[in-house]
Amino acid sequence: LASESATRATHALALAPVTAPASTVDGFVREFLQNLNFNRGVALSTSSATDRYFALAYTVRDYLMARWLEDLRRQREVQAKGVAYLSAEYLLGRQLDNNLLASGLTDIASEALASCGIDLDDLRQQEVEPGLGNGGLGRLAACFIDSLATLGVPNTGYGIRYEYGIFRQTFEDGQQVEQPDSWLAYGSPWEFPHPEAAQTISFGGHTETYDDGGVQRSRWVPGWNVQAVPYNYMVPGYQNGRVNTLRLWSAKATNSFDLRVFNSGDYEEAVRAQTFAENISKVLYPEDSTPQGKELRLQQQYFFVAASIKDFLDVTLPKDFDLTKLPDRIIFQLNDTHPVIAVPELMRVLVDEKKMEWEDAWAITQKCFAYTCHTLLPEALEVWSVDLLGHLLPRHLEIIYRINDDFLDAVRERFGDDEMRIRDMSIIGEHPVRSVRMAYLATVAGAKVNGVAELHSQLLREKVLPDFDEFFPGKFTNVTNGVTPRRFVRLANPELSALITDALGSGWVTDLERLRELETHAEDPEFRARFAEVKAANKRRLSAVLRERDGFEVSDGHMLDVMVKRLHEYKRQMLKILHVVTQYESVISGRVVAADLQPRTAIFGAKAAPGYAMAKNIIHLINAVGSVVNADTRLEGRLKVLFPPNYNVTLAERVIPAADLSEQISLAGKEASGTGNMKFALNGALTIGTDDGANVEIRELVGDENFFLFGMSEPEVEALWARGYKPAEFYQADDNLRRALDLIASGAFSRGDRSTFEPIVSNLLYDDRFMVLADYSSYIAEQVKVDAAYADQDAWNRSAILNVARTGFFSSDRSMRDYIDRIWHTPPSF
Ligand code: B1H
Repeated sequence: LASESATRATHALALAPVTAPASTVDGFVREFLQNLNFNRGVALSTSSATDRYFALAYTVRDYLMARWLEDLRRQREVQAKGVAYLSAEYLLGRQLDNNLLASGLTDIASEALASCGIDLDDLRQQEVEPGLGNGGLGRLAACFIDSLATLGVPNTGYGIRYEYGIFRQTFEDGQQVEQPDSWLAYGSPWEFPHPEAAQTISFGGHTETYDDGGVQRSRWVPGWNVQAVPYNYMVPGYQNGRVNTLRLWSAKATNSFDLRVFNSGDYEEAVRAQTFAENISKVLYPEDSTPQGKELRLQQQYFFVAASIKDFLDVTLPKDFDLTKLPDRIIFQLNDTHPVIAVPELMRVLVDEKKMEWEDAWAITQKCFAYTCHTLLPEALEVWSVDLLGHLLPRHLEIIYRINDDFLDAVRERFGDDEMRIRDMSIIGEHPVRSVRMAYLATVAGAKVNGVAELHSQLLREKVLPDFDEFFPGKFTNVTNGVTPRRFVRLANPELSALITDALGSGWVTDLERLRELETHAEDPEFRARFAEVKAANKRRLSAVLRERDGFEVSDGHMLDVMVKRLHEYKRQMLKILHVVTQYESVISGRVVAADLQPRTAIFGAKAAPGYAMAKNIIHLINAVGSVVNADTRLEGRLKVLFPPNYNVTLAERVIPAADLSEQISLAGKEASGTGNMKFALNGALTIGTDDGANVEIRELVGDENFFLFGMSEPEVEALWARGYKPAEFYQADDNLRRALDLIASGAFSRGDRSTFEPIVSNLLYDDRFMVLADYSSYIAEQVKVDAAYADQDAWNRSAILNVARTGFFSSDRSMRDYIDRIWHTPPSF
């Protein structure tokens, strides 16, 4: 009887809805102090800033919890189709402020903390951002899951809980030094580990055939395995009561299987085996756009997608689910090729484990995946050698071969025995070594394939995968990238947000096209003055941040000319620094008087992949130019170069709102989209840019007169290559260019040492794969127009407001709607 009433009591508790704490200042104070006492084990009087940050984070979590649990319950009940976003990277940025905003608690929290004598802003600064991504691709994933939650679309983001995110960058003598990013040193208050829900993930071994009641079947006999432990994170929608889930997997050694395989009662060996297993989620690979064919990287990829597929099939779906209906419940979106090994994995599960016929399994698989390509660079198209893949995942290699055989049969049927075409379209490439072309596998398997901006999608169809476009009519589509207005306008630029809300009401935060209504305000001198005051305030705020962080001084009255993005030759930070050197040289040679310079501060932020020597040379050069230019009194303080180290999401949120000029200067045809370009325009910076990636769409929207266009178009780039590009001819033909390069070569920025930057100079003169010299003169000419335009502040502000008003298209909410309409067919649920 006693146990019966205990059960009844448990049931009553289980059925009672989880209730959020009272949304009042008093309620918040109570919850905060409880968290401080009971979850941090400290009194307010003895608490550290870390304790207080954690207690605050727990409190915000508590408010979101009821919604999260309710959302999960309803999703189980409704069984609507959802999106499983598969991404090796999520560049989340700090969570506290976003979660306060989403839950509508910012003001209450601020007041509550103040009543305890605590400044909310001090606690914001305590958070270490989770840098689980390299750049645009990872940040895009973070924007997308924010938008899906805000739209109320069922979504789980799946990825890897790297113990070390993107490295922390420091400079020594102007050169990049990488430090480990131990973002978990104090733990994270935002994660919910579930070791009891771990999945076992296998690797290696061999395959065999066996007789299954008269049917010959294949199966995988793995060699070793690891545990994938899920960590859940809340992804709250913006003030809509919805909370989705981000599930990141962490690798842990199994304590039976692999230890037996790896050792024979040898303790040291056992520890080694454990370390080996846990290495899988140890560190994010820091290459942006050039994947390294390392075995550990393939282990990471398979590890997280295998765990995610298992999680969806075995945990999320009801027990008796009819798998032929799988495409009605889920779409797996492949964020670039990094998760593409999920394709043969789903086939393996359906055929080998669920005993489905191959053809049936393939029909399902083709409906369950869609693929987003993020690049055009040939060196970025991921391939895995058959040796490596066959050794790590032997059964998957067999499955890939079978997919390829069937596919090539269909190609032959359609186009005849055109062996050239067959070789070009094969998922298996033969040179330089026999390898699996992951983009081809994704294209064959995906229901849809999309590029990330109009120009990129067009080049993808016409230049990279033309045979596939012909073979699969209707498969290729475009979805132009977007950014979340919550983080990149509302939070990053509170003053501009207040100005916009004052003019339009608050609806724009979830309906960004409403910014259009600012167009009329651009004609109002008083509004322009207020806009100018917002920009000035943002500059002061950035100035304070850079002073505190790096000891830098931002001069008053300077145009802030900003180039922040990964360091890559195709993005052409080199061109920007050549402009600085050109201006510098013109003054010290006496051809221009300093007083005639429009005061400018060039701000750079960029990490280079640790193994990318030329990128590191360019960082060194920028820092070297900066120290010489900043110290030279002949410039009368009118030209400055600032390069704060360790550019990350947190710094982006300060830099972007303060920028006047946004540098988007990649060689046309190389930048798939860019997303920084969108953030700057939305925050009222004008763009100087090439006709590349999403710049094309930005310019179309804001109008030619509000955009500084320069450089060759993609067809002009092609034509120049075809004619034969000789960069030295451009050097000879342009006096400014010659003087700038000669100054660098002379050792003027390297204490007279002519060898330091020789590799950069000779690369530009004799190779210059990204045509820096060819675009130099048009860039410099356009910068002259920028200076002239900036001199008329009122006209500049009008243009800047029009940039804000006309770029609402670039909300990631719109990107998500496009994916939903054209690819996913997952309407908002309940
Ligand atoms: C983008 C990458 C990328 N494209 C390989 N490709 C990586 C490739 O770790 N790796 O091996 C990491 C990243 N990242 C970027 O995606 C594009 O360059 C941008 O133009 C684009 O805006 C962004 C989002 O679509």
